[in-house]
Amino acid sequence: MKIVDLRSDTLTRPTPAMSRAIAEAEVGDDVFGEDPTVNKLEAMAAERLGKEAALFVASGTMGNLVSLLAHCGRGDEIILGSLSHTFFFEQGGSAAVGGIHPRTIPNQPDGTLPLPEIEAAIRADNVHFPRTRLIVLENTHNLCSGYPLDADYMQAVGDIARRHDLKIHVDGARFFNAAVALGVTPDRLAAEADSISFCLSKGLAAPVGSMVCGSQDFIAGARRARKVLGGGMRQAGVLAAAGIVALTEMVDRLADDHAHARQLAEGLAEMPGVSIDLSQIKSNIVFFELRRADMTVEQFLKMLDEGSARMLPVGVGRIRAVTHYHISAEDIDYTLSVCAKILKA
Ligand code: TLP
Repeated sequence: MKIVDLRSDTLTRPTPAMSRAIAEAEVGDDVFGEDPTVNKLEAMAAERLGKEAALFVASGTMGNLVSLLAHCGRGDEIILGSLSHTFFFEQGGSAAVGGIHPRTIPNQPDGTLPLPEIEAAIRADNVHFPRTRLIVLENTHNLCSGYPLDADYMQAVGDIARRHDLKIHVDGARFFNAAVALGVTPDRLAAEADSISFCLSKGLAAPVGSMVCGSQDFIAGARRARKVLGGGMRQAGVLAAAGIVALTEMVDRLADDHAHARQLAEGLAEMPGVSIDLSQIKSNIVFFELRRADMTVEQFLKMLDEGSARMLPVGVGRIRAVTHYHISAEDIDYTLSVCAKILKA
């Protein structure tokens, strides 16, 4: 029996076209810059995001870390959201590996950082202070229900960055979800970013890998950082081949995932004890709270699992469901019927 697994879009398996591309990939040694498939993927990613160059890395975490290492030196400060993946879920890698000091600002429910708070957090030139170098944004914002940051907000942050001679890095693990949700082209949405990382291995369904995009100089720095982290891969074209299919064939269909997320959220909103803000649901991530005296989140998730559907506990009382390539409208109907039985809706 099929398990409707909504724990993450990272669970997606390669499409048949990806498996064929992997089997037939032309490869070379990428540390020598000689893997034609990696080179093709990097050129394609740079072009899609309107940047000069791109770099293929093992994961979103590595993409963010090499970006921060390329922008900052030891003792430099970055401004980022208190709910950002980079702050929350990456082991404090920028501090642990790069000696980079994080300065957090509370994320708003729509994933933004309030502009006055960004400006207030920028350090003056003073011997007591670290030097602010970088503003890190996340688009879509995972812990803010996959909310997309729009081009107007990006431009407003860009204006602040320019006034203070700062750079902007975007953790765009689900950047194509943001572009599709907002109906803008990825290059327009990325225009204010000095660097941007996006994942091939989430909604785009490739088995492995993320891309980092930016200027030639920035990518040269990111490439050095990737090497010292042990991320210089050799015949990586077998992985890049799936990435090319991801960028070519898997972007437009993200709109289906967004429709399925809305279908799920609207169904859940009807159920007793479920608290959900439907205005938050803009892409493929649904967060909701279970407020039931007779049932814990763990008990609910166990019963859901027994009914062959899975979601993820994230934080106290909160549950996350993420739609993706393997989830159909029928799967959502099925999941809602299991939830209804458990919650006696
Ligand atoms: N997110 C994963 C988990 O780590 C939580 C998920 O299931 O959502 N940035 C963002 C916004 C992410 O959501 C993730 C992964 C990453 C970076 C890291 O990507 P990977 O897992 O490829 O290192």
